[in-house]
Amino acid sequence: MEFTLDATSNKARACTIKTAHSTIQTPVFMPVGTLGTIKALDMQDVIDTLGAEIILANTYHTYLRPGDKTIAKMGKLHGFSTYPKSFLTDSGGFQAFSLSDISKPKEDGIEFRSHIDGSKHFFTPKKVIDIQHNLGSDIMMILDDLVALPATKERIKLSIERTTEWAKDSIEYFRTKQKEGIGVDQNIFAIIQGGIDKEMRTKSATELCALDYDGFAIGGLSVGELNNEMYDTVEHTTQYMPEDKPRYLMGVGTPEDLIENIERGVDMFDCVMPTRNARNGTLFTSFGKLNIKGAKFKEDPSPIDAECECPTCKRYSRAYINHLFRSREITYFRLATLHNLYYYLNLMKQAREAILQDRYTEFKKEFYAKRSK
Ligand code: PRF
Ligand code: ZN
Repeated sequence: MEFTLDATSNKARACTIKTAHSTIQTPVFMPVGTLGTIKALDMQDVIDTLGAEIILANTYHTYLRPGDKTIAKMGKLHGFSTYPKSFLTDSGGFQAFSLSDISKPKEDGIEFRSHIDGSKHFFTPKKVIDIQHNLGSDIMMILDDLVALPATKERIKLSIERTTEWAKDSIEYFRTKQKEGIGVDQNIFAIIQGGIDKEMRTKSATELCALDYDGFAIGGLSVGELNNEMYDTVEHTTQYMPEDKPRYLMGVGTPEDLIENIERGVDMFDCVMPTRNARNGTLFTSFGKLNIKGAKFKEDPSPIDAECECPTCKRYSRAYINHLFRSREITYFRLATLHNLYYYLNLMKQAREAILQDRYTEFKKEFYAKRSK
C-alpha cells in the first residue's frame, strides 16, 4: 500500500492511500457491508452514485455464512460481490464480543458461539489471518481483545497485554505468508486498545506502533463511554501513532464524531449508523437529523435536504419518502440508504477540501452553525 500525507490543517490530515484495487482519499468514511453487500444497495449504487473507494466487510459473518472457503472459490470478496475497489475486513473479535451469546476471550484466542446456529468456534490470531487471506481484503485487521466499558484497570491491562501478544504473532505470521506468496497485495492493521485510561492507551499505542504494520486503528471506543471521553482518548492516542501511516477509528460514529476526530488526527472511519439509521427512518442532513416518519412531512414537497445532490433528494419529496416509509415499501430502504451514505461521503469530501485549504477550524464552525439554526 502506498501512503502520502497530502496536507494538514492543525492536526487534521488529508492523505492518499493506494491499494491494489483503488486510490482512497482521506478523511474517508467506509460504508459497512458486513456480508459483502451494503444493505439495500446494489454495487452499481455504491460505485457510480456514491463513488465509494473502500467498503468494509466482516470476517465473523462471512466465515459463518457463506464461509470464507466458498468466497475464496468464487473469486474472493472482489469477484464474489463484483465490487472492484478496496475492501477492509474486521477481524471478528469485536463481532464475537458483541453478537455471540457466549464469547470467551482466552490466552490464545476467542471462543464463541455462532449467533446463527449456536455452533462453537475458536478464533486465533493466525486463524483470522487465514480467513482474511481467503476473503482477499485489501486491508485486514488483527484479532484484538476488547472490553466493555466501564472495566477495571486489571481487565484493561489484560486486554492490552493480550492484544500486543496477539499483534506480535499476527505480524510475524502475516509477513511470513507474504514471503511464501500469500497475501502479497494485502495489508494489515493493528488495533490499539486501553479503554479510556491514558496510561493504558500510551502503552498499547507505543507497543503496537513499534511493529511492522501497514496502519493502525484505535479500537475499544464508542462502547459506552461519554463523547468527551472518546475525543480525549483519541487526541491522546494519535500523538503516539506514526505520521506516515493511516489511522483508523473503528466503529465511529455520528457526523459530529467524525468532525471531532478528524480534528484530532484520524483518517478513516466506519459505522453502521448511516445505513442502519436510514432503515429506521433517521436521515442525516446538513441541518441535523430528521425523522422521516413524522406526520409533519405527510404533505411536505421539499427534498430531505435542499443542499444534498443525491438521487433521492434530486428526485423525491419528503412527502413521498414519508409515504414509502410508513407503507414499509422496499424502495424506501434503498432511497434512504443512498441519501445517508451520500451525506456521510460528501461530508468527508468537504472536510478534505477544508484541510487542503488549511481551513479546517472554520469548516468545523460552519458545520455546527448550520445545525443550530
Ligand atoms: N475492535 C475490532 N473491531 C471493532 C472495534 C474494536 O475495538 C470497535 C470499537 N468501536 C468497532 N469495531 N476488531
Ligand atoms: Zn440526499
